Amino acid sequence: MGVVNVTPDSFSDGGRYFDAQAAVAHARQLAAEGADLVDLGGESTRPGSAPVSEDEELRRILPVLGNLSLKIPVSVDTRRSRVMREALAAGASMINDVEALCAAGALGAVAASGCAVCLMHKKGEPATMQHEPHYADVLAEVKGFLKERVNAAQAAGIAAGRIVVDPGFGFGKTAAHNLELLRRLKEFSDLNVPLAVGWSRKSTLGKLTGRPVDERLAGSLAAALLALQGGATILRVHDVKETRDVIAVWQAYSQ
Ligand code: HH2
Repeated sequence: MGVVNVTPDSFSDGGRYFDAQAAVAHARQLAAEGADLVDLGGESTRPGSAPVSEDEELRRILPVLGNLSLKIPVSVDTRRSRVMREALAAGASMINDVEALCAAGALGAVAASGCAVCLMHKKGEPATMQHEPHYADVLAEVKGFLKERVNAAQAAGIAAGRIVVDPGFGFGKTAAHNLELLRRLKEFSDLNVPLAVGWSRKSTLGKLTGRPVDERLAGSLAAALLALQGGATILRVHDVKETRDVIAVWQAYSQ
């Protein structure tokens, strides 16, 4: 899953694809590099980010969605039900929700379409979620939440075959929490839905390597391989071409 942030303030590429034409060109490049899907976002949810209005989110993503004409599916990264409905009407095939369809109307918006959905765990709000997050047992809490959201989605009429879950690395989690979840990723397998992970360029990699965000490719690739070993089947990444090579090596090794 290649990331296209149509935002001025995303942590790794803020502003680079804010212009619709630049975003379309970037999505096409990620597809050409081997992405199986692209994830289009109009609101940064990085730690410390401020929310944007629904109208602004739609103003950012709809022109991009309308001009993509890709052969691969497009996911839209949003937590708002109106944005979900309009994005699906404009051709999105998947909703990637960092709030796991908790917003009013979100379950209904996804249930009413045939789209796929990614349910992600997050603790707290982006503005403050990295202020001393605390868990008694991070794996149990994240997994318990995802299980409850999978059940809620199914109860709303979203079939299990449309659902993917994501532990939400970096969303209200310290480096130690992120590492424990990565180490124990296999324990998510009994949720019986595919697992997506996003480690690409994140601040935990900065902490581990001492590198700024534009020098975290090697760390991101190491995390991608560990996630594959833990059973992840969707890697949400900024660097598709390089991650494809990791997948090729992993697939050959595990044959
Ligand atoms: N991470 C980010 C955004 N959306 N969605 C899923 N499912 N999993 C993730 O780990 C995830 C996500 C944050 O990364 P990015 O989009 O690059 O930054 P920003 O939120 O600043 O736009």
